[in-house]
Amino acid sequence: MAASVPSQPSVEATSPLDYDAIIIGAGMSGMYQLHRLRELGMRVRVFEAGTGVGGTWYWNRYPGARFDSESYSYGYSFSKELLEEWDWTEHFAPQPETLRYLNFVADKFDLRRDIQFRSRVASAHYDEAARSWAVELDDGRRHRARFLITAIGVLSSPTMPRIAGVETFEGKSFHTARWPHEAVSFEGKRVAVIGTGATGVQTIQEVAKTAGRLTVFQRTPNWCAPLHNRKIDAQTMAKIRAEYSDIFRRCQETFACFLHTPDPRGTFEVTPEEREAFFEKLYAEPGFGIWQGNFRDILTDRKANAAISDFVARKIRQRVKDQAVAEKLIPRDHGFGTRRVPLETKYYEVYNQPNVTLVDIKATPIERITPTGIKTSDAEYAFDIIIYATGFDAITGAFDQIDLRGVNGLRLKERWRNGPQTYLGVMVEGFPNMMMLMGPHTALGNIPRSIEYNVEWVTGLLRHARSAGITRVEATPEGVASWTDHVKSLGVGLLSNEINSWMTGINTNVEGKQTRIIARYSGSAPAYRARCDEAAANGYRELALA
Ligand code: NA7
Repeated sequence: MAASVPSQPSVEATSPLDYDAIIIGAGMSGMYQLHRLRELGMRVRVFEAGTGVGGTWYWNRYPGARFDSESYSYGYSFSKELLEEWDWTEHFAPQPETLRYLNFVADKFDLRRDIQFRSRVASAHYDEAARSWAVELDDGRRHRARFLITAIGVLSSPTMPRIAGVETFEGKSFHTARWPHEAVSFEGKRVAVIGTGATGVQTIQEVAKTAGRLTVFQRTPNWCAPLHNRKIDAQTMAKIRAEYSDIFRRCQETFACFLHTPDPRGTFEVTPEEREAFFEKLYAEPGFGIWQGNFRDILTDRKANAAISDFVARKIRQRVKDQAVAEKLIPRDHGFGTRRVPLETKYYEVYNQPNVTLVDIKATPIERITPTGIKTSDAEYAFDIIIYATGFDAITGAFDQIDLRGVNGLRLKERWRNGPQTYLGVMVEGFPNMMMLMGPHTALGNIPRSIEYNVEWVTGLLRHARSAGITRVEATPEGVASWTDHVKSLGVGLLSNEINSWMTGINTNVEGKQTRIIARYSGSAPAYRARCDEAAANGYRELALA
């Protein structure tokens, strides 16, 4: 409900705004938000740290990077023309193709003229007197805008491991999310990969093809499942194009906006034979079906979860020849699907190759990185290249990187000291005129689908503000408390919330990120949209507008 807000600003005349809105980030969300705000006739500037558009797909150029969602369910859906003009060449597109796609979008909608590249935002401070945001880039340039929209990504702040000696290594080393633009050859090289999350798995299966020797340093194995990627020929693309409206309608209807949605049956409502046959079917199908389209209770019921975990463990044992290695690759501390499921293409078979070694660093921890390689508690390895696939300071990490201050100079990091608190995952009390795209507590799932909704909602709010002459939009304490409680209640009973992962805000490499938090909205995407639609239909009266 409307809270008391300061009276109309008086300093505006002497302190003109450079823009109506500043967007931080030119990834999928920032690009689309720019397009929509321009349609409202707003003066918009996007600041982007990279040299090009694409965000995640700009930065993550590591070998083997690709979609785990079907390409045609991942692209933008808002423009019929765009859907007509773009052809996907694989069911799960590789990163270079996605980056080309996003550049194509930027060209088509002439986005670059409002995007300033090589411009990292260092700070953003709310100025109450002017009801605006003062944004400073890391080169000291300053800009002011009425609204600040963060489009900074969920997994965009990469983290290096806290291992002694990282800086002493004399060979080449790369974090997967800061991969060079030039090709890196592994031919005949001794290569180390640290990390076996979704990124590590994609990297390992690619590097193993050419490396002289590949040594994988695994701390925690993950439950991986086959991607079953295929090429898309012209005929198939024509069929996909004809079905686009069905594809996107289906994404709107499913729990997490994927083409897959949970089977209504419980794991033990079928016979053991039917259960096994269903698991086999899912294991043989492309994409996230085995995770997102499995029996409805595998992520909430321990016995159901054990059944699918046991099935996948058997698959790993069948696929890996050396059973001692197979046992190391089977997760023991979490069940299937309670962490993000990496999708793979012959990942397990990599460990049957003579040039690949798996090192279990829970058994023999890495003691230090040396100038020539890696020293564990029981051996010293020499490497030409070390690849860090060690993940991100997820969800709140990119916010922490910016000195973001709201009313009375309160830092967002402080505000979220005990975990994020938001209104609909979009706004924070004390941070007027700031809207987050893919902020904490929004529905993630198939991210572009969630992005499009998020952007539409923010656009609707700004359209309303402009037409009603509103210059200050803030979440209320009640609105934030109620949404935060709701998000927390949705997390109850989810097995994934009992597990350490980026989805529960854990990162062993970042100070202060060792306690699990509820970082994501875990209800259904349709329910999320219904709630946000209702807030808009009510004239945004849950917000303080002035
Ligand atoms: P993840 O899923 O966070 O994986 C990071 C991996 O790196 C994981 O295996 C970690 O082991 C490992 N790691 C992290 N720090 C260390 C140290 N210090 N020593 C050894 N191993 C370490 O990140 P990804 O980039 O793979 O994927 C992120 C998301 O991006 C993914 O879910 C997709 O949605 C896209 P741990 O499990 O913590 O023991």
